[in-house]
Amino acid sequence: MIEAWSMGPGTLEVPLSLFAKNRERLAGKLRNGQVVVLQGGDDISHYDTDIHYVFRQEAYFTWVSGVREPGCFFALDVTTKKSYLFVPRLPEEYEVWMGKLLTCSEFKKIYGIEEVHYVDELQAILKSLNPDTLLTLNGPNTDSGLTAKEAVFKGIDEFKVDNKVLFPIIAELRVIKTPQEIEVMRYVCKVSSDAHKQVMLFARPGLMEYQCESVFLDHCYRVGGCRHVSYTCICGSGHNGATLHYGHAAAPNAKMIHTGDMCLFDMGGNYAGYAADITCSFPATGKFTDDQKLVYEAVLAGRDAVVREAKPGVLWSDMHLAANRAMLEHLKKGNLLKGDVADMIKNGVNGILQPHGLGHLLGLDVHDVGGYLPHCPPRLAGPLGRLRTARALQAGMILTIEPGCYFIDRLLDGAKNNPEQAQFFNWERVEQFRGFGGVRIEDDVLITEHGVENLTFVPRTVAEIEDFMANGANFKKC
Ligand SMILES: [Mn+2]
Repeated sequence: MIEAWSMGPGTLEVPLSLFAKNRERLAGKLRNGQVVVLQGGDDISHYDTDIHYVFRQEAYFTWVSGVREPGCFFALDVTTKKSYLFVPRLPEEYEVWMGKLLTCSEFKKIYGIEEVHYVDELQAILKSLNPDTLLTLNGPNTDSGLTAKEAVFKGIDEFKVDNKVLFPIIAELRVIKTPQEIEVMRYVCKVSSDAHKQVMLFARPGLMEYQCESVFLDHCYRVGGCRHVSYTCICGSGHNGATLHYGHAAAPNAKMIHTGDMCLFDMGGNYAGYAADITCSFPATGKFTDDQKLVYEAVLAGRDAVVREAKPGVLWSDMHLAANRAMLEHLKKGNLLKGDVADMIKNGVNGILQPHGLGHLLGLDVHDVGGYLPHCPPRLAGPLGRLRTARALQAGMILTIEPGCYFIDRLLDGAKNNPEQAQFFNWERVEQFRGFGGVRIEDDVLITEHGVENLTFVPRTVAEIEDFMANGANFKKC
């Protein structure tokens, strides 16, 4: 029996018991007579061609099974606690093109799931379990607005199916990470931190943004065994740092980095399906100007406030405001803003400089599930509605803390034309920051019984960054 999966020497061994534990937790929340049925992801073609995207398993399916290939189904019989994997019955010709056809007992060894059958046996096997209800997965992803893919197979109409019960239970289980899941998160955050450090040593004026992206991808894959990153790399330099989702097809990290640019690089590796999501902001030259230092340290003050205050029981929306307050206080000290910080927040000045939420749950999805489940506080009205969750923190949650400060022309223009907001800006100074771009500092943290454990290990203070970019070459040894 195989005990673990890894990408070879130096990479993390992910124990199959991680997924067995998830199944056990799930069964513990359900009742006898129920049988869970999930459908895994399928291969997706590039349009009408015979070329496929590199397969990524659907996250709920990964959580429950650890299965890494397309076309599968999974069932869990709550009465017996027994799990079943159903794999596609592939034609013999498959062996010619794709490699050896594995038998069901070989799949059993690879994934450690009690019973393995072919997908065409799904209906008959489920019948033999004599369930009173099949539980399928159906519910909204509150970040995308899309719906989880519900299992469908021939003959499902012969069963009593409930597609409501499962979703909130399994999503909630995904919110609280097990010790084994935390180990995987620790690993992917460490690999991604190291990759960011390699990028910081490499970056300099005259290079293209995508060359920095490629250093990140190389380190994550070559050293960390991460075949995927968790989302499209955002490598904005200079004014591009103010484009929150820079890096997409119409803005593909293709500007040259110049002296005087801040770099805002938001990138995260993915290992065994688990995602890191880290942002580093640093000056291209390795040396902060006074203006860069002011904005950077304002954002860092926001990050520090949350790292200090976050602990079980604290509301995420309160953490968002704590970060905003610390940042605005610092910008006021730096003479960019004026007036009372509480009044600034009342009038939405925080949303002009940081239009996005403080951060989000993190796990098998970058914007992980469970932000607004039925038992959780609903989305707040007004600007706090941008938060991806308004929940109270609990030990075992992993979230990003990612305050930012951006100089976005459209938003600044709006504030300038709105007397209630305009009064708080020292416009003479603020105008000098047009084209500056932005700063974001994003850490991945575990909520513990006592507070926060940071899983991110990158230079963070101005002194650390300057020292590392000047003298960090020794880091190359690790
Ligand atoms: Mn993020």
